[in-house]
Amino acid sequence: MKVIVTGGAGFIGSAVVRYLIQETDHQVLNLDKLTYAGNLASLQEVSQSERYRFAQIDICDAAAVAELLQDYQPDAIMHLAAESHVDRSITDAASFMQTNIIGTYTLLEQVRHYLASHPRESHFIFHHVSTDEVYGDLEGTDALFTEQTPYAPSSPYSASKASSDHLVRAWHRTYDLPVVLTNCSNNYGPYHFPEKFIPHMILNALDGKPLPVYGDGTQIRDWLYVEDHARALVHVMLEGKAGETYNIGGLNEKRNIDVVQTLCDLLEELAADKKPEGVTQYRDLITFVADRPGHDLRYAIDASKIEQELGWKPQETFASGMRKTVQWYLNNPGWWQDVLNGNYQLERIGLTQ
Ligand code: NAD
Ligand code: TDX
Repeated sequence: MKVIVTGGAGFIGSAVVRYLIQETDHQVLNLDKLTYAGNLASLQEVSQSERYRFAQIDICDAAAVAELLQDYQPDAIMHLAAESHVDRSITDAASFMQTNIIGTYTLLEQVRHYLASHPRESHFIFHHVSTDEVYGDLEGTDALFTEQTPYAPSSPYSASKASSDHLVRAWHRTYDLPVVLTNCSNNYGPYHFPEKFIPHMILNALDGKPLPVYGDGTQIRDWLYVEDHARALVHVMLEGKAGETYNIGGLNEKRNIDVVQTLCDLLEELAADKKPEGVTQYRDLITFVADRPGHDLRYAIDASKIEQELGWKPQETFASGMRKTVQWYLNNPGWWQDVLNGNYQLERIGLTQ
């Protein structure tokens, strides 16, 4: 199959591209605008493959998307391109509305025209990758999010993702566009952009900086190792039923404060020799700071549908995934130093094809 992955230079998109190239025989075209969150260095392992191509395109650019579809003739599109950081959406929501809503609308329209001019006998699927944040948040012992949970997004980010999910379902119902949706919990793992909670804490700790925990740190997230998510996504793209939604989760509900403490303990074990001067214990760096406005209390996914219908479940436990993640950041300072000092945005000029 020829698969277009939008947002393939991002955290999860790059894991999907690496998985498709390394573990399957499919061809991949990575369509990415290369915003601050896009990094072609995350694709170094696969960028030389004859089955891989890259196109620097904005999903809001209808003409460029239309031309690419005609040129590449994809069998599937996995749509991950998005603005993804909640804190940025609170400070400035404009790019979230533009990319997550207008960008998804633009893709849907161009795919509709492409399919109209190429009646196909074979399977075609538009796979929209979304988040559990569209369901809002849970309190205390509320039941887990299922595919039937009503939408109640809290942040500009999750509202823009909820909008995009509604557009995808409308294009299926009205135009019979073959779509499948997935809503996933918090991912973590290699190549995670340092503004996000887990890499932010690891890199601040290695630099002897405070580890800023929002509010009292009792908010709960359901953590999934990114390679488990990539495997689930490819599974859904290949086997998922058109028109259906699948929730994906890690079965790893953790309080933020417990996650930071786990990270500190792993660093004590794996990076005792890297402890910055003046730091006695990594845990001493934990600092409670002002809460995020509208901060969602708890997310937790019921992933029984994808397990029962498609046979997917996570392979990593929280303990094994966190250990791998900390070890990856310790082994790959080149990747994150280039991100922190901005070199990755300069290097991309030489790397783009
Ligand atoms: P990311 O921010 O790391 O990557 C986003 C990618 O999209 C970047 O490569 C960026 O350059 C690209 N992009 C942004 N705007 C674009 C545009 N207008 N045109 C083309 N490309 C553009 O995001 P991520 O964490 O990898 O998330 C990927 C998808 O998965 C998103 O749709 C997100 O909502 C969803 N998701 C993320 C998580 C998570 O925990 N990170 C969980 C569930 C769902
Ligand atoms: O410095 C921090 N301190 C802190 O306490 C940061 C960056 C975050 N937090 C808290 C806020 C959240 O409760 O940690 C938790 C995780 O924060 P983020 O990494 O920003 O993730 P979250 O807001 O939960 O959203 C993530 O999961 C769902 C992704 O960024 C989204 O793209 C995805 O849809």
